[in-house]
Amino acid sequence: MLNILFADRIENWPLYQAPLQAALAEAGVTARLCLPDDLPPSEVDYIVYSPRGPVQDFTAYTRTRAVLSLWAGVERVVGNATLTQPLCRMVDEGLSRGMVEWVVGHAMRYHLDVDFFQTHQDGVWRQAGHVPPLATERAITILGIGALGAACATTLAQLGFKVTGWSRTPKTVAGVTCLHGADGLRETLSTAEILVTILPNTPETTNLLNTETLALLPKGAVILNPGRGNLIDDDALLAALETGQVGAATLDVFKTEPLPPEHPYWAHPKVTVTPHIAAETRPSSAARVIAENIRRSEEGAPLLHLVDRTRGY
Ligand code: NDP
Ligand code: OXD
Repeated sequence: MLNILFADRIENWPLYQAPLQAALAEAGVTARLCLPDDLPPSEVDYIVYSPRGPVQDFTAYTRTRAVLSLWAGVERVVGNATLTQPLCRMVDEGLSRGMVEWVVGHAMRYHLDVDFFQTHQDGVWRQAGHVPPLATERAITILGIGALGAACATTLAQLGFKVTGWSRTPKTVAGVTCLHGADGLRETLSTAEILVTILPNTPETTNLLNTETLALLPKGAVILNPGRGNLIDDDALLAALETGQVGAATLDVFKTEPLPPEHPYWAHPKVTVTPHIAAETRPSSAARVIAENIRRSEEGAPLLHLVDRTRGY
């Protein structure tokens, strides 16, 4: 009998307990789900981890064979020196679907210029100059075409948008122009009418959008950031919004979360703040990924979604 420790916030336990039990049974894993007070760390075989949970020092978990994150982004644990076990991040259908819906929804708002009509509802019938272009005439760039970025890129391409994706290493995504490296970044930014950032938080991605890179965008480009707050130099974005170099931004993630009440983003007329809700881990689909990884580990098979600790994601 394996001992699996649930180490997310205690209020999430009622949401996860039944889905985890069902998924473990379905995967043929015989296990006991536990909370931190139920057993000593030295008896834990697997940890279901969250950066908001009670376990952040793994030293005492001497028998633990893997740490399975409920989050996709692992920047808060990847550099943890007490963690010597394999770390897997969350890649699941719930996260992907949520991210696709958030990105498509906010991209469509700007593509169709919804805000213009909402702010000009004054009895004047304005047609001329306000017919939106078709998606086939709109260029969207996605920085980061991993699990989530590729799902968004694919859906936007299926809607007809001209989609370019950018990553660290070369990629192929059907219907999407894929670029990589520093030259690829310059090229893709220069055409991005809507720019979506779905990169992980690493030293290399910090302030990737800065005064210099924002200046490469077509004037009036729109930015959607559901990735991480570190990706954007906030002062540079605020300055670019001021000059009109950036037309608008919808931001879901921030350097400090919750975003402090006095932060200029809150009151900015061209910024929409959403409170880190772009994509949420859903217990039923996440539980299946956790159970599958435990099954694999027990059978000596390679783990899914293993984090490269040196790369940072
Ligand atoms: P993946 O690891 O699957 O994809 C990451 C992508 O970023 C890859 O294409 C990778 O390129 C690229 N990348 C990483 N570093 C660089 C770099 N230095 N230069 C260029 N490209 C780089 O992650 P996911 O798609 O699953 O998730 C992405 C991020 O989304 C998470 O790390 C998290 O921060 C965020 N997120 C936000 C949520 C929200 O609710 N707002 C919810 C879930 C996740 P390559 O493949 O070549 O390595
Ligand atoms: C995640 C997130 O990384 O919710 O899973 O941001």
